[in-house]
Amino acid sequence: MINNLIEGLKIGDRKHLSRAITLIESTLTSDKLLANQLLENVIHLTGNSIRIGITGPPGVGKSSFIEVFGEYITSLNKKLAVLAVDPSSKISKGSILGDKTRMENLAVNPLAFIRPAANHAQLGGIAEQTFETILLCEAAGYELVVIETVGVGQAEIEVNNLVDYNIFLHQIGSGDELQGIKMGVLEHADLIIITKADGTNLDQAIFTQNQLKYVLHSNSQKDKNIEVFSIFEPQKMADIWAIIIKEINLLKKDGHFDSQRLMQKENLFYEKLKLSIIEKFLAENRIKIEDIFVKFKTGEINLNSALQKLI
Ligand SMILES: Nc1nc2c(ncn2[C@@H]2O[C@H](COP(=O)(O)OP(=O)(O)OP(=O)(O)O)[C@@H](O)[C@H]2O)c(=O)[nH]1
Ligand SMILES: [Mg+2]
Repeated sequence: MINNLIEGLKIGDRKHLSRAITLIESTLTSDKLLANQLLENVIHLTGNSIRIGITGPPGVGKSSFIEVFGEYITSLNKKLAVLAVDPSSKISKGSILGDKTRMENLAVNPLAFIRPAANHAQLGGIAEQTFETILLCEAAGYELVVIETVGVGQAEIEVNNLVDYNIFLHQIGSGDELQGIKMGVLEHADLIIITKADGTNLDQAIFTQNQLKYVLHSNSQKDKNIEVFSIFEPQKMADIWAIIIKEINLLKKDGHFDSQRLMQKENLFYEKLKLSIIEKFLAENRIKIEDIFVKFKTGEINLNSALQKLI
């Protein structure tokens, strides 16, 4: 079964890719062994894509942007995978169903693959197996892997650990345009795009673009690109792609692309190690922990000695 999966993946078959992702998302111990076997067999085929993060608040237009982006990319005869990670909807699948309908054309495009990531999101962030899912997409020959993430909690910062290039989408609203965005989020973005720049929004979008340029450029972020976009002007995607590819090529040329990936690997390794240690410790010491917690709760011992007794 596993050999079949490996062969299917290598020739880029979407059904096999889907099944491979399901396997690495499985929490069954027997599946985990197969998943490792699978990854080991295709690891030499990974790493060759450009990994792009699309982040922004709910409803800002991420899926709509990706639909237009995907159509453009596939028109260049490149294969594109979209992984929608939604840390906010652990139970409801509302947003994910919405994504399917908002990427209607992409969903039936033979050069595209759309997959909502499983919601075993850790600590309110990115789903646990997203990194491995990216590797599988690369093994299946996808040249671009796009990760859509709702910007809640630390997700938009965490996505930096997975992607080469991070695009933050911002939507104008009423009142003070800059009030709602955190500076840190903007600083982590490689490109900022103000969405829905059409109709009565257009003037305000351009105003916000200038405002953001002013703020960022006076914050020693001189080179940051800030663009406006509307899905009703899909031809503008060529300019946006030109910006992205130019910056990616610069990153590759000066070595940043590779060093960033190495740093991401290091972060992922230690993050996962920490989580595994915590999980193992909690599982192995459940009764002892409860026991000491009761003592701490009732005031029998203080916090420090409670922790010392445990570790
Ligand atoms: N006028 C206008 N509306 C847009 C544009 N892009 C997206 N929208 C609308 O904005 C709404 C939200 O768009 P989505 O693409 O689903 O936004 P999202 O960020 O993916 O939303 P979530 O995944 O739920 O967080 C939809 O009703 C879109 O039709 C645009 O360029 N112009
Ligand atoms: Mg969406």
